[in-house]
Amino acid sequence: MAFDVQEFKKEYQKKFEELFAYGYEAGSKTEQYIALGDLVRGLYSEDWIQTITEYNKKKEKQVYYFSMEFLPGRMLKSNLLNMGILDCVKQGMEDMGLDLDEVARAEVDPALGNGGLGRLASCFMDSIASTGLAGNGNGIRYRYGLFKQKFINGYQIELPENWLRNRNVWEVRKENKAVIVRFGGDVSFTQEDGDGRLRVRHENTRDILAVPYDTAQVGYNNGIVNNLRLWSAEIPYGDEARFSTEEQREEVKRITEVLYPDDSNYEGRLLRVQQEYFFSSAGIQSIVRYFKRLNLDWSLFPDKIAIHINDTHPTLAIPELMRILLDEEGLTWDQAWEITKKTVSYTNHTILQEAMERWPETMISDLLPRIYQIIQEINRRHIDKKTPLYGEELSQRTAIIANGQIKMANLAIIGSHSVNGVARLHTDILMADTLHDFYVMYPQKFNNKTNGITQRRWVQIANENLTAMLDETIGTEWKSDPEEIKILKAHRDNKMVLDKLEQVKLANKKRFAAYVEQEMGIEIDPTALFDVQIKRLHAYKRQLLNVLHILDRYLQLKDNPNANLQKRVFIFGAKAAPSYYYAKQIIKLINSIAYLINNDPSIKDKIKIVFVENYGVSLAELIIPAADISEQISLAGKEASGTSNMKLMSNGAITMATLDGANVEIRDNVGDDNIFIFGLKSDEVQEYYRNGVYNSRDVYDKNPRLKRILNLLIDGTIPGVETEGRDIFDSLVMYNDEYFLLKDFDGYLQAQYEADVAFSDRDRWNRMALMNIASSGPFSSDYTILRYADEIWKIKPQSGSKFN
Ligand code: NBY
Repeated sequence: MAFDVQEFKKEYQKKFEELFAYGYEAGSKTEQYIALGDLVRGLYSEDWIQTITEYNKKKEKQVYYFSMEFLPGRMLKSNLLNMGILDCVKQGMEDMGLDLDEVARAEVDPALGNGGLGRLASCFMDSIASTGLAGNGNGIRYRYGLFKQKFINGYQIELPENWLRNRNVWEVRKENKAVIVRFGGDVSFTQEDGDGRLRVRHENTRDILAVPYDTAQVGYNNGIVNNLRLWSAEIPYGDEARFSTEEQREEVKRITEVLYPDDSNYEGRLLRVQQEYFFSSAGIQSIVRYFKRLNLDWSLFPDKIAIHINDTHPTLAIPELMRILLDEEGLTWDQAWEITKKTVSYTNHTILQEAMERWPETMISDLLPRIYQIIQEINRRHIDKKTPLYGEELSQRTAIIANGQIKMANLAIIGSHSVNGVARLHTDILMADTLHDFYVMYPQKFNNKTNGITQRRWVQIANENLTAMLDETIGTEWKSDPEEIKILKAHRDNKMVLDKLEQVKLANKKRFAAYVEQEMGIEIDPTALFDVQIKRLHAYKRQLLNVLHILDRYLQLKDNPNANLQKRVFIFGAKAAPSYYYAKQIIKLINSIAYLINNDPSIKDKIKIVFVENYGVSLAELIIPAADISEQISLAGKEASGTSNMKLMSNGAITMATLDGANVEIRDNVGDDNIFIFGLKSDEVQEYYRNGVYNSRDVYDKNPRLKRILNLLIDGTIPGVETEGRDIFDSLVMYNDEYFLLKDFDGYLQAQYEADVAFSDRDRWNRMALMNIASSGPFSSDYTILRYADEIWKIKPQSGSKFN
């Protein structure tokens, strides 16, 4: 983008005065940020229009990524970077006496997602635009994002996250693109027009207006600006009389009021299914409206449109597309079904049974009577067709409706042409186990797409020090083609490069230490080993195993204050679902241990524990560049992929890992010398579950070191955790330790003490860090997205894109 510093300064001052009617010097940080954001939006608006016009003119096939969650992080610097004007703007701001980073921090981080699934959606949006693919996002404009987490007396407290309190400069309300979404009502059939065709009459519905808010997704240095469309629920214009009471108006607003804060347990509530249908229907309606403008035969729909559903939350898009094609466009069932299947594809993100969405039949039949009929018909035809081929039993196991419930994964698989897992191991488990019945029926639908991350945000923006060092050492090719970072391997024995890398890491650790000192009043030593576990709090992710290791160190130092142990800072960031009692108990436990150890003078700062409040994308950008160890210690088979593992690796942290999710592929890429692997393998876990011979009580009795640690939970050593300590102890010792922490404990300790040894050899450690960075290229979401485009969506990067 042609733009110089002088011009920028002039434009910025003008914009600020236009908005606030005084000079920028007197403005608040928020005002300074809003002026800059507004200016930036103006700068890409022409490309935004141009991109859409081009797609329309060329009748380009487009993908629509349907996701209940997006976690984009702050957008200012990301947009500046992708527009190629980050350095220019930084300089201009500095000239005007402003600090871009400080101004950027005034942006509220939109937390419209829970964790991995939502963040993946945002990495994908960035990669779709940056590889030059015609793609759009479709989701919900929640009024309140994921709750704001506070710790009070060590307990998690949830506060509402009003992310729209200031103006959102990036979104554009598109009132003219609003659609009506209908709930409830009566369905009847009539024979009209004498053509013998049944017409569906759907009357007395409750109509909600879906208003889209569009946000630009700026591609990296390629002039492409795609669209993310988020829907907001409103009362239809002219319909105010039907919503005369406050209660009725509240009911409408409630639909897009708040994000469900659970990343592992689906909520079988009416409001949740309303949300799901609301944005699925609105998205499908706007796609159909677009397609009709192209004036093509319906059979060409799948040649112009790909619809991807991010987990099962948008699955109602399938019967909704069927409904429109059948009832509104008059296609036959077979025509509509062919089109729907060819258009839709589905990603599975979990094998946890409690996360599998199932809706009571009556809930769907009351709320969405026509959709319910269509699901019934899909199910009936499925069973009729598959029973003669696969027999009664297998067919019934794959039924969409059973025992009064509607199984969304079954509908998603049957109604789509592609089902993918998010890491090799995860996809293998889906095919061999979780979705095996479907794999037998539809082997050709199954495929793997290992997750990825965008190094633009996670290295270029989050880690400017590393970026500068890489540019200096290997040139800038890696920025547009992440695989090129492998050139760095040539420097593995270059002492100067290794030292520089150490300096980069140290600078990042100092930056994080300053934050911790400022926000939490805890002093940490930037030369200590920073051991990081950042992810949602869940039993399967085993933050508790990390805790057991910390307690082991604690006991060693209590026994011998001069024990030769590597100084470590244990850093946690995690939100627990508000209704997840056990996860909240673990938070309280960690905070209590932190209090105990951080304030014990005999530990002499050999251990510090930092549990940051309100972990999210912005904090991740601060913590990840400062990490030495990346904790990826889920029970093998449970973590579908993980993506923080990739972000941390790209920033030179060494992974402490079980062979779970994408850790397996990370190990394949970095090699055994540059990762710490321990613990049960996935098939061993399976075997234990099957034959049931695991006895955690036995491990407790026979392992004195572990026994001593576990007893700390119940002997009063840790103040303030009488209930939590007892419950957690019981879960591990008395209720047979569902996630095999005790079984994996010895292996974990051994790997941790190996890490100590490695860390004390500075050259060795820096070389390991270098090898991790140099091997991280394949985990770019650019490649992941190109594989989706090529193998699932059948779309090609725009001509002119370097990926074309
Ligand atoms: O998706 C995560 C997986 O746990 C992680 O391994 C993977 O890397 C990531 C991206 O593929 N899953 C996840 O984040 N799931 C959710 O956030 C989620 C949210 C809501 C619901 C279920 C799961 N829900 O049922 O409401």
